[in-house]
Amino acid sequence: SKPQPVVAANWKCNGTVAALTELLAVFNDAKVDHDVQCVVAPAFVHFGLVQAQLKNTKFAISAQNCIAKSGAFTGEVSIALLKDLGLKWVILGHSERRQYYGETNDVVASKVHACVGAGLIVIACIGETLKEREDGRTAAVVIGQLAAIAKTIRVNDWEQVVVAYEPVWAIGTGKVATPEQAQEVHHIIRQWMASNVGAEVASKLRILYGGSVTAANADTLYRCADINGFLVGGASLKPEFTKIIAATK
Ligand code: G2H
Repeated sequence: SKPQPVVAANWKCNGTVAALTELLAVFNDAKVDHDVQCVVAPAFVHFGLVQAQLKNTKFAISAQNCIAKSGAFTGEVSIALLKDLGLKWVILGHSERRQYYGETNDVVASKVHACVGAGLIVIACIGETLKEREDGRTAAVVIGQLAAIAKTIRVNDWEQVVVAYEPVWAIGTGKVATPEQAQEVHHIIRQWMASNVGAEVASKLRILYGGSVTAANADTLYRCADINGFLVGGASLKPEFTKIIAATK
């Protein structure tokens, strides 16, 4: 049987107070009657709003990024600041962080290390670009990203890690991976985990798919053996996000 699914809304750098207030009312009203962990990751400036308005106990609040240490780091948000607000989740290594803010495998791995060490639950993102896929390097790239993370944490730390496989060519493009393409990579990830970390860790690991997930494709994707939920961008800003949650029933 599959581990408890995780369905995470990555709002990225979007939202107005008015629109998010409406959306949170929809999330609060959603009847979620199966075992699932729902997550909302707003922009930092919206934490207070979400903390005040999100009442659905199936949901946790997540950051979209953070840095390890507090101090003289203008414009950044640290682990300690998140923990002080009572936050327990953080997305790390999203491809947009890697692409636009120069987060290398080593940067991401050290953030994962610091966050799990501080007791946070990490959604660690990995995924290949179109060029890498066309060059036949998908497995090598994804495993390279995963191995960099695995090197910096202990076996027991994996309880605090959820992996999100997001092919970069499928992000925000409307080009969702086919269930076969997604399952193939999810299986490679789980196999690598079994061989290199441990069979039990591998079977319990939640591996989410991300990249143009919608209410229309979530059911079929979730039927794949190694897909344990979703990291959703565009569709997470709409009421249809609740249908994506329902697809993991
Ligand atoms: C991938 C995903 C959420 P979208 O980045 O992380 O975004 O669903 O808009 O492709």
